[in-house]
Amino acid sequence: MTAIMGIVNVTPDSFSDGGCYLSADDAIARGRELRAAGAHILDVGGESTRPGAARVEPAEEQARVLPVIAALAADGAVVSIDTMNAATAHAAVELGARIVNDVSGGLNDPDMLGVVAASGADVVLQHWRGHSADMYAHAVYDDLVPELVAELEARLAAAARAGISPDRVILDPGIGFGKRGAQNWQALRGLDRVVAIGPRVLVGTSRKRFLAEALAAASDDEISTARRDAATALTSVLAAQAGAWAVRVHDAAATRDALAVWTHWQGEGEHV
Ligand code: PMM
Repeated sequence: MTAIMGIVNVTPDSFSDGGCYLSADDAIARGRELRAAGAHILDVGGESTRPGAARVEPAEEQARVLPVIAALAADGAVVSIDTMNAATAHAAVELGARIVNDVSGGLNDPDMLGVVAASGADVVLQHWRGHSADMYAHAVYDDLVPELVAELEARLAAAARAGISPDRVILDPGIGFGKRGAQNWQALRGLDRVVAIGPRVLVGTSRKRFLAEALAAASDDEISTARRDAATALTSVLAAQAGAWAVRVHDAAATRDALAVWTHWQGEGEHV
């Protein structure tokens, strides 16, 4: 069964739900709602990675996320911390987070892999070529899929050198990170080759601009959240079909239902 990671952004400027869940109480309520809607993992983040976004100081990031992590972990939820900062990862794990989701794959903070190794948490290593402020400057590939695979293998090797065994690693092709429109579709078409690297694979397409672009040639701002969520439910099923272990989404219910239909199509869920 494909796991659903529900997104709990505690930021004023995330690209798709920015500002909606900034207060800790609202974010905790959102996490509980996502869990009730079928999310198996709650991914709590306090720094937007929206293209062009400014960095957030770790102290500010921690003030945003730690109360939310403490409350959701106390509920018994599997919580992941979406951070590029080792200090934030460390504090989050102390409060009960079981997964560190580092969109930079351990490249942003030289202490990150060591902190993860010592913590016993699992780690998401995402494909990343630079910070959001200038991420499109790095969106240059001769042959995207082999380069994506090689760069993920390099992060997996770095994790192993730091003492993190591959069974604790989750790889992520980094949809929308250092990739423009069509490059995201190339990465998704190559997902089976990312899966073939070995570790579990997480895919995050939820509400992203390349999806909106696929829905209309017009401005992506005009594509409603509901339409982006329907598109995300489909990409989540396609990711599952390509062997993804988990999908990262805003609308857990839509993805849960789409995955349930896919499971029945495969003959694995037939009990009616
Ligand atoms: N995307 C965003 C943030 N964190 N983490 C992982 N592992 N994979 C992703 O694709 C990913 C991520 C950006 O989306 P958001 O601002 O809507 O959370």
